[in-house]
Amino acid sequence: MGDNPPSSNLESAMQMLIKTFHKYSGKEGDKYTLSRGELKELLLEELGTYLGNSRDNEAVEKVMNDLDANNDGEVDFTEFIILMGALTVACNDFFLEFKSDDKPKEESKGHSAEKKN
Ligand SMILES: [Ca+2]
Ligand SMILES: [Ca+2]
Repeated sequence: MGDNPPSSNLESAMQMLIKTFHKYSGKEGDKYTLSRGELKELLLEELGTYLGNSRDNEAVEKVMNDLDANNDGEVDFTEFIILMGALTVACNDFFLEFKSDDKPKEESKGHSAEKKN
């Protein structure tokens, strides 16, 4: 096996995406696409935190319908990667928002400072 250790976090993240997809896509039907059942399993097992424990089928159905761009009832790797991209963008937005909210106000505790100049 060509198991070269990834040389960067980004490369290992890409490998994880590919591995994770195939871990679920190979369970039933077409080996290279996710059926509704496979997608649901992947979402619940791997993305439960981000998707807010969406146990209800409606949320999964919605993701499925959004993702299945060519309407063949299966999610292929390209369609999956679009979901991951969208989720990553959402995380980044959250991160930026958090950062700006968390920004300490300058000089807010500088009351007692008596500078002689
Ligand atoms: Ca499959
Ligand atoms: Ca599709």
